[in-house]
Amino acid sequence: MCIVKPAGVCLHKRRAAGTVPGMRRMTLCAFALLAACSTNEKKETNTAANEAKPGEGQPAPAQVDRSRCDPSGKKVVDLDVNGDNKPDVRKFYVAQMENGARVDVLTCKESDLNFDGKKDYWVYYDNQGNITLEEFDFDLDGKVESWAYRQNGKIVREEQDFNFDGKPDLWKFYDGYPKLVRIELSSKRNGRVDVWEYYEGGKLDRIGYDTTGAGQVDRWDRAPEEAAATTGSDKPAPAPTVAPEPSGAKK
Ligand SMILES: [Ca+2]
Ligand SMILES: [Ca+2]
Ligand SMILES: [Ca+2]
Repeated sequence: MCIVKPAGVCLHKRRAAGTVPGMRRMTLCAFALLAACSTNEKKETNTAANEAKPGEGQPAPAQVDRSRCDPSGKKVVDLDVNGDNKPDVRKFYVAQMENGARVDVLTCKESDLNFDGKKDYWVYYDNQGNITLEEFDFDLDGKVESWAYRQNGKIVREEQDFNFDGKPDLWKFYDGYPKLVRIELSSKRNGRVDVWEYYEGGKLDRIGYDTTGAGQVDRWDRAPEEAAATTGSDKPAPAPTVAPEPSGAKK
């Protein structure tokens, strides 16, 4: 298991010397994460038999316009941030008419944060300039393994790929970051969610487990931390009598 902190935590917002305004620098945190994850899980594989089909046994895809980072029909501007005469940042713009004047609206920014010539960080914007999605390639192999979705400027959903197969294994849902609502986890890294954590008021309230692979919760732990503190034992409190309805956990 590789614990991944929210994506934004690992990036500095301050402007670094020699960077364009708004450019963020990847910190040691991201690379420490990369090392930890790649060491533990990079060799994990799943057979086609137990691999979930796209969309099966996992949260519905996030609603975001991924064409914002598609260069077709857009103005593309390259920037050389570190002055080595190689572009490190690429920005995409669409032309829009505002008050009778043509305006270039930023839709996407791709960055090469470690200056190895390959992009590793993507930011998607809506027409108002709000970030809708950030994508991170932590192990610098060209494949994204961390996604942070935003609404009204706040992270509402994060996804993490722990075994570097390009598919999420962990989904986090926020009622406005950092207040967690739910975490869904594919503990077997096969795309099927089998652990659901529910949070109330930002605190862990209960955990549902699919221990049989049936695609539904068959065991609940109620507020494990509080139960252990109250009873003085590590045994969880009895499961709730009324099973809640997780969006991903079938009834
Ligand atoms: Ca790079
Ligand atoms: Ca990667
Ligand atoms: Ca994965």
